[in-house]
Amino acid sequence: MSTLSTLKKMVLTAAMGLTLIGQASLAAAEEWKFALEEISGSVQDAYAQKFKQLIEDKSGGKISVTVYPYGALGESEDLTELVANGVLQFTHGSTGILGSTAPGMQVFSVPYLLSQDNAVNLKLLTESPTIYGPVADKLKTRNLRLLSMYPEGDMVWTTNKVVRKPADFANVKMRVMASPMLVETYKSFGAVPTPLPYSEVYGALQLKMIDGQENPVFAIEEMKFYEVNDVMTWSGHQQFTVAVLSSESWYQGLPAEQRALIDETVEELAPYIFETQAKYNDERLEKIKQAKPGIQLVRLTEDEQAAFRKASQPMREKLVQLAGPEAGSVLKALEQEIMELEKQ
Ligand code: 6CS
Repeated sequence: MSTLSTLKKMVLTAAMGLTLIGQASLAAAEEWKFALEEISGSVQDAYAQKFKQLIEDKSGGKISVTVYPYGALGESEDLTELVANGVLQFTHGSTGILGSTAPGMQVFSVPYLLSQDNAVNLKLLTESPTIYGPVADKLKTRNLRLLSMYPEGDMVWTTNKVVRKPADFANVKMRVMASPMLVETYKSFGAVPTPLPYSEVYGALQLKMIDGQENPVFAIEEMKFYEVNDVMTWSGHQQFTVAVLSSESWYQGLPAEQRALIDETVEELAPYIFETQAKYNDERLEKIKQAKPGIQLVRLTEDEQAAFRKASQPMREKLVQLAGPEAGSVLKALEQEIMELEKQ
């Protein structure tokens, strides 16, 4: 055998060896799957990408995180189900939609609940004894572990006509997430609520099957709802709030250091995502203004907001009717916690 072919053989053997080592280490990497209710570039994506980076770095590459954007695996309800069944390890769950699993979660659909001060909301959503006590316990009965919660920005109405008072909502078909509390809220505001999946909103607006919808600004931009509506209204009635969930049994089956890794990462992510969502919402508003200079931007005055607040007052009673006395107790406890945090 010539020296050249011996050399070639040695190089090939070494390369194969390296490939095998590579494959072995790839096989050794544990994969955690994280699903989103939103597309790439969204606030939930920012959360999951940072989570991925931190987990992969801190585990020294032993764990890899795969992020599945909206559309890859299904609607919000499907994602929660997949996590509860242990097919996926992590997901985001909108509070409106989670209400069917944990009635206490419907509380976040009560208008004007959260503080105007996001420092208060940060503390509430990450440390509340009510949220991480009775509400989280209820989710555990469905094999869901509540890891964290955060707001994704103020809900903004997009419509084709200006809405400044409940009477302006007469005959306006407003798309809402599939939540009985949201349906009732929009009835109380004077609108005609129409539950639809997120993926169908653009088409329904375009075909005039609905007249408007509510979502944070970043979502209005990336889902292009501003293209098919002419008015954006800051009503001040709510922030879009989401829960970060994992499978409870899967989490409990992890070695203690991996559980600690998740807990510490989620804690580290809370201030990051509070800042990021605000930045995304500001930046995306500029993008909308550039893309559609004619869009009408309306901010309800205090007095105008008060009329919607008054109209939606019966929602507190409705919450108890729809979600049971347990949800009523959660509402009272959270309001008390918010009041105390606001005093600090
Ligand atoms: O409106 C919705 O259905 C969706 N909106 C946002 C901002 N995130 C997920 C949710 O499903």
